[in-house]
Amino acid sequence: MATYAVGDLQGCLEALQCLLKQVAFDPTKDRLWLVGDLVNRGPQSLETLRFLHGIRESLVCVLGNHDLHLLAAGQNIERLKKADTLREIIEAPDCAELLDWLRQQKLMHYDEQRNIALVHAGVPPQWSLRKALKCAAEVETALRDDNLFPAYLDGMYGNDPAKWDNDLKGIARLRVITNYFTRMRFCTAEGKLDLKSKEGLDTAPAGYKPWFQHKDRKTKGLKIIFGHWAALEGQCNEPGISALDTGCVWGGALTLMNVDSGERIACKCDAQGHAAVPPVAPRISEPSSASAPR
Ligand SMILES: [Mn+2]
Repeated sequence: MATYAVGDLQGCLEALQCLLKQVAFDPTKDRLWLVGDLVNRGPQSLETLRFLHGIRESLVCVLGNHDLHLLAAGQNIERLKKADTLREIIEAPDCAELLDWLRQQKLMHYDEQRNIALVHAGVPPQWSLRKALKCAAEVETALRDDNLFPAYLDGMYGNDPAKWDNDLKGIARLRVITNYFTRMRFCTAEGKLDLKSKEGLDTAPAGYKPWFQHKDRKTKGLKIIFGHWAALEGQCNEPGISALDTGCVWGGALTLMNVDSGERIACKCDAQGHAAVPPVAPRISEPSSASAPR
């Protein structure tokens, strides 16, 4: 029995299957942790979701910004933007079943035995593990509650408030929690977000740092696995922190890591969704026209 974590899939099903084959993944014995952004932009979002739903008993999954955007578009198809490749899911006969499964997923998973947390974007430096789990649970509750769900999806978009405050109420409170877990890259030591910069470690705006580099970060000692930040190319140089998004959908590769040994393998996925290894790895970057909250 082995436990693996895989980076942002974004509909790159063939690359995922290539990696699972390489490790002889057995859903009856092994476990797969997903850092979120299962769908969108890539070639096979619907098939990816169906495949994952089929092995749901073997998965631990946290939600990314694109997954939340899919849930919102499932409520209101007008939310779809030109660059989204989510329509096939919303129009599929099994859409309700797939999205119902998706909305049961978490924003943060904590494995107590291993002392490892799994999140899509990160954990803000001013939050302890306990605080982070408590805040994640507030959003998870809204996602699972039929009455709160539509209002949450309607109100989750936006960059304000930029910083957590214990006194925040209602949707503003849920929005900043959502932004920390699913969109954060750079922030201040107090957790004020900059959601505009999307490039590498050295592109922090003045006064900001990558969330994991703050000296007094309260989750030091906790291992954290995250995705979302393709420009890091899978490297963050911070002890205990594992960056897994290697930009498969942007011409990079999909990375799979053995959670216990830290050993990584990667599989390249071309634009048609066929797994192949290219002679030269192209530069990884996200298009600036993207419309999902990022
Ligand atoms: Mn993301």
